[in-house]
Amino acid sequence: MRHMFAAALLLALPLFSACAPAAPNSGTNPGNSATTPAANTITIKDFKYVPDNLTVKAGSVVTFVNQDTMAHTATAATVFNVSIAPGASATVTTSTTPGTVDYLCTLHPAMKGSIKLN
Ligand SMILES: [Cu+2]
Repeated sequence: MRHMFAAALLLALPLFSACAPAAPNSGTNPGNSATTPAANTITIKDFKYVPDNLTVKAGSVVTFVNQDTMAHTATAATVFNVSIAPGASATVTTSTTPGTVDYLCTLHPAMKGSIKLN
């Protein structure tokens, strides 16, 4: 019995880690092209950044819109750090160096996202 349980755990672990950074969300642009392009906006709702893996041009301004009923932050080590009140928004300017910027909410560290800079 014990052996079976351990084996099940070993099987489950890689699944968890494989799930985390997946979300193949890039390249899909909502049909908004005729008017204002849906700018670089990340919505915060239900303790999640949506999308949590935005891809933008390096140096772009990214807007965080907090639709939750509590404050959140978007904090990326030395890159940016904003706190966003409920219903408010905040903008950050990304680095001009291509790469990936990981950020989180310091109030709810389980909230994580990344911005890929092209
Ligand atoms: Cu938060």
